[in-house]
Amino acid sequence: MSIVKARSASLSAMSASSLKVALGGVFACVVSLAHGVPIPMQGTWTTTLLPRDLNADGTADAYYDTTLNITWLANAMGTLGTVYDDALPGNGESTWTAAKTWAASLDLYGVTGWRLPRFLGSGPGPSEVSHMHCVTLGNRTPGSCNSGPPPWNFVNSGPFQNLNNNWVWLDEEDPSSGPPPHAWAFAGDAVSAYHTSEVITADFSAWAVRDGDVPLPAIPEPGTWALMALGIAGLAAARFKGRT
Ligand SMILES: [Ca+2]
Ligand SMILES: [Ca+2]
Repeated sequence: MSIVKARSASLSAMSASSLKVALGGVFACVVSLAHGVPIPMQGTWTTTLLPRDLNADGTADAYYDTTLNITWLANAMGTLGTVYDDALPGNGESTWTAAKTWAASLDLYGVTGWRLPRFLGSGPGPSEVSHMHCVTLGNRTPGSCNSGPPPWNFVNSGPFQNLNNNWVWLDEEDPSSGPPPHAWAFAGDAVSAYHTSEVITADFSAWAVRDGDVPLPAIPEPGTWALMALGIAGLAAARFKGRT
């Protein structure tokens, strides 16, 4: 029984991969090996995404999306190098269940509350990922948004790391498909639709988002610094007095 299940899961995963190639064509298949690059003049990202450096090391760990009022993880392949990189290990992609578990357990310098991206309305219309892909980063699709010739997918990756041309899991399961269970995935190179229902054992990217802006470390205002300095000076003076 378990062998039959495993075979069926791997066949389903294979059919999803084959579908990618079939839908995207040979050109998209070649492009899918490459990571995107920042293209400043394409999309709105240079003005609508605000960097969030959570550990104050000079590198942004997340980006607040001022249009959607959500925060995106800077690393678009967050499960890379973690135990959640299952199915084919080491490729930075995960099964839907592992992706969901990873996002829910993510603690980024004390910031929690992460999840997978969702549809903006009732599915399978535009999603947070399709908005990022098409509007914020201005990338083309075969027929859903910014229609045009290839290359499609995340040619412009904006400020994000590891934003390649693979498909991205959404948060929503698709109870109308299966068995086996299916969930929705973003597919920027799909000819007929922006999103596709896939068996949950397929290996796709997990990209964590979070509602609203992240809480930033409180930086005392100049007046607060002055008060603190006065307080410390006062304490020192009191100690000095106590000694004499
Ligand atoms: Ca940082
Ligand atoms: Ca994997």
